[in-house]
Amino acid sequence: MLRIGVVGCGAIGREHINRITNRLAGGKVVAVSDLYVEGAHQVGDPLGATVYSNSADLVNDPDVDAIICTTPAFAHKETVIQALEAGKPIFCEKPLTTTAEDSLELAEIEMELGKKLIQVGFMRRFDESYTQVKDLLDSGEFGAPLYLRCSHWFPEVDDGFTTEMAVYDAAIHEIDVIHWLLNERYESAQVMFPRQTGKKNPELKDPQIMHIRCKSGVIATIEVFLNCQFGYDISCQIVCENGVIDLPKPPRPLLRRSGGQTIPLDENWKNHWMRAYDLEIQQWIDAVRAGELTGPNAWDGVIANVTADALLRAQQNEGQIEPIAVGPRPDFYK
Ligand code: ISE
Repeated sequence: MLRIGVVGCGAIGREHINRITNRLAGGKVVAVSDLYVEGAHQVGDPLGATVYSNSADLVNDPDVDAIICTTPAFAHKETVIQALEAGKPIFCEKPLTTTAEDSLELAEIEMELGKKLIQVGFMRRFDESYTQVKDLLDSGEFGAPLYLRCSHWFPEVDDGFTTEMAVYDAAIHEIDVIHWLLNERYESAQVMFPRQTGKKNPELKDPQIMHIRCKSGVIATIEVFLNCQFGYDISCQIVCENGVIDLPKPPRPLLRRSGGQTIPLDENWKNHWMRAYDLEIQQWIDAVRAGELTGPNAWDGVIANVTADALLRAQQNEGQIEPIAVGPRPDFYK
């Protein structure tokens, strides 16, 4: 049984604790930590888990074999370094860090260690809709992809959600999944702000239209609209030489009533990606127990952060094309 310590007992931390405890196999949450220690007790005490107010004590607990980091992104680096220093595998929720520089530092430490210990929470790679799309692309039947149209629509976000978070908290998923789908390196980024919705925090740029050009010339457009009001909806359409592939929507009931018919949208990301998260964390547990990580690694985190940094620069210089300068994948991360 893999003895897991969870650092961060907020929304996604509680989700992972719940899935490990009630749905997945091979793992047990034996320790939890949070700076808000009362919150850690709320989730840890019913499990009989050891409760800490800091990550270092949890990481170095001899009864903890592996760590899941679900703190806010700005705090990821500290916990990942602690895990690397302890030689323990760590699943770090996305993004790996909030800057390319910090993610590169973690990759360099890991390469120095000579063992892959980091997996990054790019869960769309485990989503069965995306794996179907990847299989179709990899089949070659559709020919070369030419351009992608993606949308990341959120019903509403609170006032703490910033223009920058639209990149490194929301679109970071498209940033990762697009280069995974296409097996492509990125070349440049551009951001445009269309007419802004009135239904938002005045400080937030919303919606945003992000363009990423790949080395092959493929252009991916990502529409991020965080206060769309109508529901949580993710789309990805890939236009290829021989046809078009649309990301399947998650199976939801067709409802007929009052003379009409509707297919309900999800209210948020938790239930939208429930199965993908389950598959992702189960794969991580199995991989750690087998002694070899196979999921998104620190270099995928570096690619995402370098690209995100370019998009952040592009936000500051609307319409300007910003280079995405990430080197080739080191052999260590092949
Ligand atoms: C959230 O943290 C997630 O990871 C969701 O998948 C994403 O859609 C949302 O924008 C993020 O805030």
